[in-house]
Amino acid sequence: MNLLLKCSAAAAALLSLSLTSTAFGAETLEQLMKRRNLTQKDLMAAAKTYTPTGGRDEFLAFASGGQAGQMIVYGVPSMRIYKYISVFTPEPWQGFGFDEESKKVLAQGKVDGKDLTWGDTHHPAISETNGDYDGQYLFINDKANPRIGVINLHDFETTQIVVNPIMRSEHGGAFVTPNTEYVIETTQYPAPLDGKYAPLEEFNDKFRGAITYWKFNREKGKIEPENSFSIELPPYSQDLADAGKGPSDGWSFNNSFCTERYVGGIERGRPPFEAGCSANDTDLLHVINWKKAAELVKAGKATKINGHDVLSIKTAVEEGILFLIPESKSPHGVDVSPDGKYIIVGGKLDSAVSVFSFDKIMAAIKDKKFSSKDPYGIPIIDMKDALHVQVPLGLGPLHTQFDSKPCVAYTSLYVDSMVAKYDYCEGKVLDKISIHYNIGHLMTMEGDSVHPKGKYLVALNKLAIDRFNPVGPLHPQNHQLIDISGDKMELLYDMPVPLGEPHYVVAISQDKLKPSVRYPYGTDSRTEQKHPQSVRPGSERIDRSPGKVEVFGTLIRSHITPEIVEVEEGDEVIFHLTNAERAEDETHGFAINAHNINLSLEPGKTASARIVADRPGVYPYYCTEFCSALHLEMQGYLMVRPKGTKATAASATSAKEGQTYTKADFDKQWKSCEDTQAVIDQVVGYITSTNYKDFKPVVDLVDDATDQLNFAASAKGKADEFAKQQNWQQATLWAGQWWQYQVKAADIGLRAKTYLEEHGAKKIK
Ligand code: RUQ
Ligand code: CUA
Repeated sequence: MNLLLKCSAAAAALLSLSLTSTAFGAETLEQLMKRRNLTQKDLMAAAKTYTPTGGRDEFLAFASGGQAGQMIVYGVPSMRIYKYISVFTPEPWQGFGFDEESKKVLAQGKVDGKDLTWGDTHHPAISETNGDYDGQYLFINDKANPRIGVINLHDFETTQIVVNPIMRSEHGGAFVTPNTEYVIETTQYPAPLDGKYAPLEEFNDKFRGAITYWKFNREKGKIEPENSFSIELPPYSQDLADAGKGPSDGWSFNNSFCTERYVGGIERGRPPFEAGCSANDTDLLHVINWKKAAELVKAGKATKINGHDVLSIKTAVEEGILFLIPESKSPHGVDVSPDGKYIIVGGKLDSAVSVFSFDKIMAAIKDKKFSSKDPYGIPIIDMKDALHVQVPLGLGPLHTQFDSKPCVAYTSLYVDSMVAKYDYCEGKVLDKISIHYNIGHLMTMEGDSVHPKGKYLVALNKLAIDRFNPVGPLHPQNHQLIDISGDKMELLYDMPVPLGEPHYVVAISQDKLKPSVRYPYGTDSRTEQKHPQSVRPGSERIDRSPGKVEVFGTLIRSHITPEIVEVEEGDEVIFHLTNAERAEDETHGFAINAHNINLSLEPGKTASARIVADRPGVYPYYCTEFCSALHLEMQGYLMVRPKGTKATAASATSAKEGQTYTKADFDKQWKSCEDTQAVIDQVVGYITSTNYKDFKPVVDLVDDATDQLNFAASAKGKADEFAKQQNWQQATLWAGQWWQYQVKAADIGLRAKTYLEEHGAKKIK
């Protein structure tokens, strides 16, 4: 049965079901289809992507956020957006660029000492083990300011930015080698590698391209710039890159355009770059032996440029690690097949993809069978000696991804606005589908690993035009989800992406990701180390020295300790705040009026905010996450006294409250605490009568409730103490606080009880 027939059979079954069922209200499915103008095919597509509440996606996709300098995480097949990850750009929700710790990460990305608050992110890469995605780390490049960001996938946070020491523009990154030994970054527009000035008249001699291999230390989760190196390349505009795998492991491949080495100058009366850079029929694929290059660098064959090891073109040629192959003009993507045997190149101005054979390339190199040399002395292998097959697909082939089925690939056709499916072993087109509109990259599930998962393809389209409700001249991007499980590709879903041009996206099976739920208490999430300034509840303090006030505080539902911080005009004030929660998703925020501060404190995290209190005044601070019923009360004051004025006397009884309390108030509060305690005892009784210890989420909740009950006991003690002194004011307030902790404990306890009931806990006593 063909797929369409199968679909309509299933839809018909669905339909007949709905005709007899009124479970979803008065309207039948048939009526609904009519009202919303939906076909059976639409219903099938909807059923393939719809994910009911609480459901999980099969894959998580990491898309570049283009000009936003961020990344976007979404699910496949639901196409629900889960998160943005800030990389090169400050992002207040995550406190990135607002807490001192992340400011240090962003500062690693300064170029020429200048702060940059954006990036042109292009190509994400997931760390690999033996060529398979391992779900540990994520890398992304910045085309405008050659940099690589490192994201740790245990918490989806950026922990490192490295600046390329010799490039002024790049594009061929981030691509990882099969065991993430190196992260590859390749130049785009040539410039002098030493970063100095040279006139365009000296383009051929002074301008250069390069490819950088950034050494990655997996244990530390960090790139090691001191162990990284580059290879000098001719001043062509190098483009995308890919690492070899399997038989081609140890080699890397990158395209180039503008091998004419044209320098433009419309204003000088010369034809523009676009004419001068597309004059030749072919450009040049670069083939590089990076494993041998790394050995040459170890053996001291590199020279230092800006303190960074660079192998010269001369050395690379002499040592036989750099070769060129003509490729159809203005190529774009270069993608190595899962078995590592083929290298597929798409040419923007071409109508076919070129499938190069790694075996043939190696044979030509072994036999020294070169047709010529480029002007820099690099041997050129004849195209026909390296080519396996050319497959005519349509206009403007750009990028290629692979299927789980052997020999099946998908290539985007930019000019035709289509995706072509073909057999690259046989050189045969299998299917084509229209997309909307002008596709750039495309992506299949784990589609550039050694074991692609097939199933879905996402088309990343440059133009959306008429696909969505209009929102002004700047349109959202369009990610289109395509079902590739059958013989024919089927379009399932259009997702508008409202951030930046997402060049590339990678998707990984969700079961390979193991993100944590909370941090070990007092973690600096940006360094992943224990934060030296974290404190436990009960040991909060304020340290003062001349001109400096340092606050060591905590946040837990629903208060910030301390609540009043008084400083003098001109003081430097640093808050080190720890979220003392253990409960899942109990994040607190911390914002101060007028000082550009917003922290995100996830459970266990410590972060610091630094301000200079240069203007006297009263500045409320508060929690920016609706964390509990008394979230609005999670507040405090930064009091900035005018210079030279005296500190106010601060004691428990000096403040003037709006309300005075009597013994009757105290008795009433005490009674309601005792009633609440009865409820808590019941819930605790239920939980402990089950095998709750078999359920990790419940054990965590019980830990959290225990914390709250300990706080409750201490507040109760204080209330009791003041009652003995007949200080009804303090006694009533502390009894109120006792009740607050009880409510939180009860809330957690009820969540645990519901979980146990829903997951079939057993009675054990
Ligand atoms: S590149 S399509 Cu970086 Cu193709 Cu955008
Ligand atoms: Cu903590 Cu709102």
